[in-house]
Amino acid sequence: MVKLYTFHLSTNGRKVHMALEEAKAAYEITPVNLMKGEQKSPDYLKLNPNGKVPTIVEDGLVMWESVAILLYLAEKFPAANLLPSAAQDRARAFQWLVWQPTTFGAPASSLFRQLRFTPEGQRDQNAINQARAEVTKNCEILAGGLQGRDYLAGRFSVADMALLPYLHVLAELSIALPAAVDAYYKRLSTRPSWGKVLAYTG
Ligand SMILES: N[C@@H](CCC(=O)N[C@@H](CS)C(=O)NCC(=O)O)C(=O)O
Repeated sequence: MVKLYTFHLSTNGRKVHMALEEAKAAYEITPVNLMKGEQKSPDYLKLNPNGKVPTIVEDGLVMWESVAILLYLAEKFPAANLLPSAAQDRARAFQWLVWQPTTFGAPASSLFRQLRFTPEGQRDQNAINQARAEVTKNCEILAGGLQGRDYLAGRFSVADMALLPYLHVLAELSIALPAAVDAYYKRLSTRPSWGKVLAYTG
């Protein structure tokens, strides 16, 4: 049994939640309410000293960092085929798995924070403009990666699960996506695993 500590609106938590669903893993969720600061409680910090979600606990293993968890789950549940087996397809998956947290995630989250959580009068217009420009550039890069393929690593994999929660954030902000990225987002959104993730409200 995998124990997932997450917050229902967490993009990083949603990646792992989706992977557990895709793997048909036995799991249970322990909610960590980020709005109440529960991620900084002494008990939670013993599991994850970063004071962030997600964390998984499984059979003595305590693990954080969502992308690392995705790779662990892909290995742990081979029948679910969460990573391609051909070396070049795996290489593509690894590339996007690193790109998502290092490049794609931050400007998308920054835009979300500014436009959703910051009262209009207190917004930082320079930060918004910069985040928008980065999001636009990144979406073009993503569209390039999707040229000739439906999924980033050829077939559906954990790389797509890393991107989907962030594309969802952009869609919630009504940010226009390049056609290939929009079609990709819609393709991923129809997966029952994602439906389960969105239905979880803590
Ligand atoms: N690199 C970490 C980032 C985790 C992260 O930033 N989680 C956010 C939610 S999406 C969080 O817990 N924020 C609460 C805080 O920083 O206090 C991962 O991928 O797991």
